[in-house]
Amino acid sequence: MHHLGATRSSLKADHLLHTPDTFIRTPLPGATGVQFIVHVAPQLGARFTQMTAEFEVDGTLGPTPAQRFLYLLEGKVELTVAGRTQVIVPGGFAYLPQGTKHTARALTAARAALIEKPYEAEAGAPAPEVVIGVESSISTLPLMGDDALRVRSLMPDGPAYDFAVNTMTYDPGAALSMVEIHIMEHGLLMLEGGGIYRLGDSWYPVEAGDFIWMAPYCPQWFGALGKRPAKYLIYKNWRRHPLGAAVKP
Ligand code: UGY
Ligand code: MN
Repeated sequence: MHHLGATRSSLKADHLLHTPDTFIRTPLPGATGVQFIVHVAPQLGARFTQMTAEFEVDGTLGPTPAQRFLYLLEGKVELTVAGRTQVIVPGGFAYLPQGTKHTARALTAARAALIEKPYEAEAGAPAPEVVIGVESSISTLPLMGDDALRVRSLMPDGPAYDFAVNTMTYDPGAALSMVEIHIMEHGLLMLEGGGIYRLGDSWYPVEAGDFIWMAPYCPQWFGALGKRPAKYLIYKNWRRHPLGAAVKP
């Protein structure tokens, strides 16, 4: 099927909308039986990378030079870390601090969202710890008091951690109460439903399966459309001084 060059994907200086019709897969060093869709990386100006890892049965991730966050989308993955083995099922997630030895092996064909970021150490902050969790067991918080827009924070919040990963669920018709413009950048994977995303000066229809990168200060707004809730997984850098690595004492 030819689309005569048309796609919903769009790349602008301050954002990328990456839709499944434009995904290209690549192997990565050390991984076996896994194909990666690299949605965003420093090559585009991001200070993290976000990928979708598609595992065959027995597929295994390779090492990463950075912190790694894994959120399972489909299938079953066995994670071994610090001598413990745990099976992760969809909605399950794991955070592995930079340098943590681990193996992640698929027990069935599986798909996972992978977020990796070089750690920004903070003088006096404790070291980050491994986290393994299940999204459904985390309580939801209404965003700015709006019960139709519920947030779950998957990462612990404390000085040890330099990024956050949340899920946000919008009832049909719910919307962000403001256009946000902020220093944090975002990696966003639409998990369910859809709606309209404003990015910079463009408004896009988006649906489950789409990925969005928002650069720092990218104007952003979302409204959910349709008859079922819209839900996304969203990364942001967090809790570090903006001059951070730029200023050497
Ligand atoms: O956490 C956030 O900045 C979030 N409210 N942004 C977004 O949904 N685009
Ligand atoms: Mn935001």
